Amino acid sequence: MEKPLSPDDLPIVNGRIYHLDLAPEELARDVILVGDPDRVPLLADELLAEREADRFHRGFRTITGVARETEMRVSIVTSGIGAPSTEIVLNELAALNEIDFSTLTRKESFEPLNIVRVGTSGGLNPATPLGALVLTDYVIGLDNTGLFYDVPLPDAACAYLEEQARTVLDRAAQPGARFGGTLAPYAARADRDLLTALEQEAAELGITHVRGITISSPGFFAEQGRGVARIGSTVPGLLDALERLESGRLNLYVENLEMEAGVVLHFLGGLGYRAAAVCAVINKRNEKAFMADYRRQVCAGARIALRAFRRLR
Ligand code: R1P
Repeated sequence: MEKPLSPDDLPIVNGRIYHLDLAPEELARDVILVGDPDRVPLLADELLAEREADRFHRGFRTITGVARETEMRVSIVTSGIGAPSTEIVLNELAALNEIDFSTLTRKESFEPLNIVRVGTSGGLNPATPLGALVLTDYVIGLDNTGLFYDVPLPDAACAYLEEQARTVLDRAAQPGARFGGTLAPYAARADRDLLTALEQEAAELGITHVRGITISSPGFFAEQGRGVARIGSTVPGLLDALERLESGRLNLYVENLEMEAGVVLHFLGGLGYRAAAVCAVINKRNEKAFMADYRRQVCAGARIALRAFRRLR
C-alpha cells in the first residue's frame, strides 16, 4: 500500500486541484490538450453539444462536456507553452484520475486516460504542405523536463533515435560552447492504437495528414533557429542538423517542430496511458511561410481526436 500523499505533494483547494482548479468528477476519460487557453472555448463552441464544467485558473482553461458528433464526454484542457507548464498539467490530470482526494491515496483501480495533444508546429519536411496535420509517430524531446521522469525506453526505434539525435547535437555544437556536448535528447512514441485510429479518421475525413517524427524544443527562439537575442547559440545549426537526422531506417521523416509532444508522450507513456499528438503545420522554414489563421486545422485535429477516442472504445 502506497503512503498517502501530503497536501504539500498535491495542493488541493476546496476539493479542486490547484493549477487546473478542477475536481476529479469534472475530468473526462478522454482529453484534448491544447497549448493556448483561447483554443479551449473555440473547440468547445465547435465540437460540444453541452458543457458541464468550465474553469480558468493560472492561465489554464478547461471545459468538459459532451461532443456533438460522438456523444462522448471529453475534457478540453490547456497545456500552456512548453514542457514545464505541460508537466504541471499532466501530473494534475493523472492525479485527478488516480488519487482519492478525501484520503490522498491512490485508488485501487482506475481506467487509463486517453490524451491527444492538438497543436500547431513548424514544418521541417519541404514535401509536407502548409496546413497539413502531422501525426507524431516518434518524438525527440530536447527539453530536460522529460529527463526527470525515468521512463524505460519504449522500443528499439526510440533507442536508435535517441542515439542519432545525441550524435547530431554533439557534432553541431559550437566549438568551445560552454554547454556543447551536454544536451541529452530523449525519444518517446505515440500509443500505437491511438495513432492508427487518428490516421484512419484523418483518411476517412479526407484531411491532409502525414505520420512522422516530431522534434520538441524547450524554447521558441534559439532552439528553433530564431537568432533574435544578442547571445550566441550552443548549437547554431540545430534545425539543419536535426532535419538531416538519419531516419530512413524507420521509413519516417523529421516532420515538425513544436514544444510539448516530447514530454506528453514520454510522461503519459510511462503511466501506461494512451497518448498521441496531432499538430498542424503553420509555418515552413524552407518557404518562409506563416499561416496566421489556423483555426480550421486545429478544429480538424480535435475532430479526428474525438473520433479516434470513439474508435478505441
Ligand atoms: C509557440 O508559439 C507554441 O505554439 C506551438 C508550440 O508547441 C508552443 O506551444 O504549439 P501550440 O500552438 O499547441 O501552443
